[in-house]
Amino acid sequence: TVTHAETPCKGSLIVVSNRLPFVLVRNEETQSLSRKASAGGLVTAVAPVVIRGNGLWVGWPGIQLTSEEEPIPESDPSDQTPTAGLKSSQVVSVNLDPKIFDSYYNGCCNKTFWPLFHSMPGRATFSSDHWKNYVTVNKHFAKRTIEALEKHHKNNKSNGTPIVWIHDYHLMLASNWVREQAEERKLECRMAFFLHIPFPPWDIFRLFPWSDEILQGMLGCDMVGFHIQDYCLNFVDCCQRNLGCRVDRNNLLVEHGGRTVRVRPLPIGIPYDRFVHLAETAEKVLKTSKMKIVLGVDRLDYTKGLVNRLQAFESLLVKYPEHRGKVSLLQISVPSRTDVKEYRELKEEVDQLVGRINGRFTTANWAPIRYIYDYVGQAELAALYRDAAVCLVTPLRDGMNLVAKEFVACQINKVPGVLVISPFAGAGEMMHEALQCNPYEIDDAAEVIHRALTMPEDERILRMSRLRSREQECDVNHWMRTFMKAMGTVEFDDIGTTTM
Ligand code: GDG
Repeated sequence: TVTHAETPCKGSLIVVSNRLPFVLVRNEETQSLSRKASAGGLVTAVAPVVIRGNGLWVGWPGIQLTSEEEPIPESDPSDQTPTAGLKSSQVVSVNLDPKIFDSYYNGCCNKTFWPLFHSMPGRATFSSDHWKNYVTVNKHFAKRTIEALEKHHKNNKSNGTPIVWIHDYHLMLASNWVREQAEERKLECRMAFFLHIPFPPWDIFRLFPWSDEILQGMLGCDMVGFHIQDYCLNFVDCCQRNLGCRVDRNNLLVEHGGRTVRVRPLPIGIPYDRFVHLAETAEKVLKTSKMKIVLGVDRLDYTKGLVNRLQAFESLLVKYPEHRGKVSLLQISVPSRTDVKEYRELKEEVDQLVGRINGRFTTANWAPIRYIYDYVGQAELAALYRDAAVCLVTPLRDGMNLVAKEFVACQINKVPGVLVISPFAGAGEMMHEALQCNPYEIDDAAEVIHRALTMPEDERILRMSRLRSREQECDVNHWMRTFMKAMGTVEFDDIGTTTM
């Protein structure tokens, strides 16, 4: 029996992510910096814990600084966002040469890891230059993390062991350099990694020429977290088959370098109450209440299955002409990664498809698709979630997908709408009461949309109420608590089913 006799983790959190929880903006005239807040669920949940525990946040500030010593401004007094309480002394900025950053971020992260980890190897490019810069950037993040740890140890002598929490596919290599340096300098810490995107099966993962290094990088942490069990099992499988590690599939443990690494499913949630409040207070955006709205909200990304969704909607209008004039698809596509050619090409393709479908069916009084290529405000988004008849969350592959959860939270009307979800999103694993839809089966997807549009009221109420209670219970604070608990004292049974 292998047991870990670690003390519960009460220490502070040192979060390491590609971006800081806000971006910096430089005033052209005065050259002074100010913060622009971001309001994502992750930031909402994690920032308060960092603030309360007097922790630190290591990340790229979104612009080029004159140097890493350039002071970070305090938040604006009018700032009401969760990061407002994050003092500048709690921020460690990572400044990178723009060329190296471009190769690491647009190259290795977005042209290689993003498609590969979403099981779309045909879209991935493999470049040793990009990889070299990925290594360089990860090393630099590790160096800044060590500086953060030193600062933390100096200022918080009696505050327990800090947790260094590294986020996402941008930083899969950083942990070993942090570990080595921390050991050398006697800076006590515990380390965790969380991947926000899927972890692919071995047969896809091994296509990456430096896949061993990635696994070793992630295994530098004490715990590696993924959204769902399937990604955990893929990771454990890769560790065994690539590196020959001893593994325990039942308890999700991997032995590596004389240590036992815990692998955990930690499905992320949303700030549920915040979305309910937004939905309760947001003014109506849809003026014509007779028109049923089928809603889609995504970054414009090929993983989100937008082309398939538009084709499915077209098929619906062909098969079930009774919806013409009565139903519109409102698709919000947020511009994303416009520096990458594939994303610009996708925009062209979607623009043309929307134009063709609208050209085919539009009448004097109705257009089938309303297409917004822009970011809409939080309140407007909540109003749309609240008043839509159907929400289509139909990615080809998605780590979790928060839109599905936000839609459900905002469904406060007496007669709720219907969620349609792809089984290839992490969220599809748990949201059993939603209608499942395989986005690759265009005609069947049309059937599912029809079923959603014609579902009896009592069935909608029943399904939505179950979906809502789950999201309320498993919100983002629950995610944060589960993470902290998983980093505390845990007992393990044997490293059982090993095949080595
Ligand atoms: C990655 C993983 C995983 C979108 N458009 C607007 C807007 N949004 C907000 C949504 C939601 C977020 O963006 C998108 O989150 P997703 O989860 O859908 O997708 P990714 O950006 O790909 O995130 C994903 C996530 O990390 C967390 O771990 O779930 O699988 O790929 O919050 O509301 N917000 C506003 N206007 C918009 O137009 N205000």
